[in-house]
Amino acid sequence: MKAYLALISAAVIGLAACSQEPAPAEQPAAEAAASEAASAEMPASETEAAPAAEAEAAAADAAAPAGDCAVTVESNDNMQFNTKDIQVSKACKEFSVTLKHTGTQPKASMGHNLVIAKAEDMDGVFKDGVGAGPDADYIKAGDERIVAHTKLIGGGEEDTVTFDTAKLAEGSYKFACTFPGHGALMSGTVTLVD
Ligand SMILES: [Cu+2]
Repeated sequence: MKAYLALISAAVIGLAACSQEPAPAEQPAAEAAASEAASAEMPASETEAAPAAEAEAAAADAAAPAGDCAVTVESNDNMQFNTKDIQVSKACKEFSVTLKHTGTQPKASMGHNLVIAKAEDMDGVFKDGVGAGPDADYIKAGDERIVAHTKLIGGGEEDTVTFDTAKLAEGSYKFACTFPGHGALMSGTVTLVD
C-alpha cells in the first residue's frame, strides 16, 4: 500500500516537473496540494452549513414569541399615532414599546412622547406633565401613576421603553402623548390579551 502511494506521488511529482519545466517543480505540487485540501474541505463545510442554517431557523422560531412582546407605534407631524390600541400578551413578562416620529418637525413644535397610565390617572398625568414643561419631556419627575413612558422625540427620532407587564394587572390602561394639546388626538387603550 505504502509503496503504491509512493509510486503515485512520485508519478505526480514527475508529471508536474515535466509539464512545468521552467517553474520549480515544488511549486505546482504545493499548489495542487493546496487546491486538493480546499476541495476536500468543501463537502465538510457544506455539511456544517446545513445544521447551522437549521439552528438559525430554530433560533428565529424561539425568538418569535419574544418578538410579540414588543410593538412599534408611529407618530407624525399631524399629531397622530398610527394605532388606537396597544395589545400586550399576558405571556410576556416584559413588554417594549418603540415610539417613532415619522415626521420632520422638531420636538419643540411637534414633539411626541408615549405615556402609559391607568385610564383614571391619565388626566392628572397630563396636567402635571404639561406643568413639568418641555425640559422634563412633559412628564412629572417620579410620577408613580405612570407605568412607562418614552422620552419626548422630534421628527426622525425614536425611543424605546420596556416595562414589567405585571404593572398592567389592575384596571384598564391608556397610552397618550402629554405634549400640550396632543392628548385629545394622541391617545388609545392598552389591552392585555391572551
Ligand atoms: Cu404629541
